Amino acid sequence: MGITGGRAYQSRRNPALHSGAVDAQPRRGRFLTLEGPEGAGKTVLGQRLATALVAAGQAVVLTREPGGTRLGERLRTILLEGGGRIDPRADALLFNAARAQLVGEIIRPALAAGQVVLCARFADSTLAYQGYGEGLPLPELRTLAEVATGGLTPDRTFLLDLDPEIGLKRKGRADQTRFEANFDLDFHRRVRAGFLELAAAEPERFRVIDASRDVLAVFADLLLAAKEVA
Ligand code: ATM
Repeated sequence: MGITGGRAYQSRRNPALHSGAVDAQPRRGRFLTLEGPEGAGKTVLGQRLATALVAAGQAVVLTREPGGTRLGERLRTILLEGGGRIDPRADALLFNAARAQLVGEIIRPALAAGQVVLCARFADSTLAYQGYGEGLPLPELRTLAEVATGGLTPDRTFLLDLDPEIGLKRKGRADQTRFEANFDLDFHRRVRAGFLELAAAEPERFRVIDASRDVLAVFADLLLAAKEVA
């Protein structure tokens, strides 16, 4: 079962309102992202984390990029299907178009309602894939993301770090996307190195988790890291 765009998990949490007039605004929700290569387990781990947070009383919206909205899922099909080269700049623009729609339609409203948003991939993926991988300048990509998101950045990003050789082997040939079919191992190595560089540059936002291990061990670390913020 894949992640459903913008699926709202049921909440048992009371609105975070305090008595008295000072804090009458509901608390802004938490924006958490999962990043990493193919085969790192983002889908399964995202679903497990969402379930655990719901069980702990949080209202959780689990979503993904590209996708999560009707427009985003249509763009996802175009972006991931094989056959033909997409210019890196077109790639960057289309991923950001899907992102703009997701932020406006799903993420900002959920955060405003005090919910936890858990998103598989976000703007760091564009820096890693179109920047470090495809060679587009990072400052341009950061500006593009700023336009697409209105400056929204995750409160915490969990980088599921994995050797791409292992990740690509974990994925069956049948689920191969354009990124496995058209890009070689060196590309995926640059992407991994890029993610690690982004994480090193922002240690307060990123938590790097070794995703080469058994899924239960990875999940245990992910849950601990998520509980620091959610
Ligand atoms: P998932 O299958 O993990 O959802 O990712 C789709 C692909 O889109 C992924 N491919 N690989 N490997 C990475 C790629 N991608 C980008 O290149 N740029 C982006 O901004 C995003 C969000 C994804």
